[in-house]
Amino acid sequence: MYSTNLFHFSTKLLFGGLIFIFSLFDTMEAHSQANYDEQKVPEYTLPKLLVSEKGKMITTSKEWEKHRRPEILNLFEQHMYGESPKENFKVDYKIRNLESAGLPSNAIVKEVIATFSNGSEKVEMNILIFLPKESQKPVPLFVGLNFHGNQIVTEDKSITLTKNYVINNTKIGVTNHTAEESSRGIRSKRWPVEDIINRGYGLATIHCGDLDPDFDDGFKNGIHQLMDKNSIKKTATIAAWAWGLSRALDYFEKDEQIDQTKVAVLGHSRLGKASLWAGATDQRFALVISNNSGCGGAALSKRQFGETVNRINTSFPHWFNSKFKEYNNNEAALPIDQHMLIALMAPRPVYVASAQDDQWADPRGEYLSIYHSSEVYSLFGVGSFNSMNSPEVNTPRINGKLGYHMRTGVHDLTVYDWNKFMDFADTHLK
Ligand code: GTR
Repeated sequence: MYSTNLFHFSTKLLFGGLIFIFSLFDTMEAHSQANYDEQKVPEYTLPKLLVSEKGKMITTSKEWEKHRRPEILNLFEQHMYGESPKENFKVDYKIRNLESAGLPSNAIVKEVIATFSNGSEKVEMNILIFLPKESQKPVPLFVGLNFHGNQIVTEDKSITLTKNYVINNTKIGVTNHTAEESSRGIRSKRWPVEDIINRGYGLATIHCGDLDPDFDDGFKNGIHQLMDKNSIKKTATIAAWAWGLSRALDYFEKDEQIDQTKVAVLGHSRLGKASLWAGATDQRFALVISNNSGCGGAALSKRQFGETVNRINTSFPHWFNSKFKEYNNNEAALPIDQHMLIALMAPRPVYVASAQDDQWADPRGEYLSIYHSSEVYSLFGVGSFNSMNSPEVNTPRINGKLGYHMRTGVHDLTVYDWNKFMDFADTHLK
């Protein structure tokens, strides 16, 4: 018995290891085969922001809001991200106030467990919230999803260790898609709670796996468990994540310590794709931030630089809807591109951040998206980038409600990024 178990265990380990090695090689190969040469970027034509599907010129912010914005939002839903869950699930909130010596002394800390139910099944989303202790009035707040569970923010053991599927990352010791005790605080650098609190902001974070575990299971788990069988496949993973961010905002509206009109949504990488889609689909978000979101996020798809539509759909078939696969190696046929996604944030403040060594995410394509979205921001008279050239590294370009920087370094969410986001938020949310 013992030896059979041991045999099963070692074969499982062996297979797990082999799968991991294969996928690592696959990723390395994809990265090395990608185009990183500006000269090899094909000629491309971006769809027009200010011409309606019927060919009418859009010349005022009113026309944009009434006609063009809904058209573009619908195009993204149909061709790329898919639908958000349409059901009105019953929601219950349970609040756990956390008091422990290991938590930041300048913060009120709580976990809000939102339980969604359709009558027979339940799904829980745990929102970890830090709020400045000293504040006399409701505070502006940043909300963002995390990759590995809320316990990654700080080492304190009072924070619930997620039981849900987590994304593996051997560099930080996360394997077997399970969060271990040792994962406490492993991402504290990405979440500089004390700095955020000291600057007068709240911070909320949610594990993306609470909403939809990040693997291709034909949309069975996460929030899909509660959905109507006929609409399940219409909600791909990024849309499920974005939907969860909106549900967190529903809670913030009920919390008297939070200023619901001043909530900034932020995300890094795949979770930056989700923060952009959340900002597009939910105009209650007062500020939208994309950090290194790349392909399917802030970077233009038609440029075919770094990660491409074919590559992302092959590696992550569950992130976007089935229609998006029709654009594999066929970006020219896309009726949308990501400058239109950024434009959906107008006239709200939007900030796009890139990293110089993160060529896979195409920093230049990320800049060009926000640059082209200026056409819409100009209609509102709230900002415009006038130069097509990307700014120098570590030199943010801010104009009214548009912000962009490219910092030195790799794909990451750093204190540098946070400081720039908070400087920008100081102008718009205080
Ligand atoms: C990569 C993926 C990117 C980005 C990144 C991340 O493997 O190709 O689109 O989302 O993962 O989320 O860290």
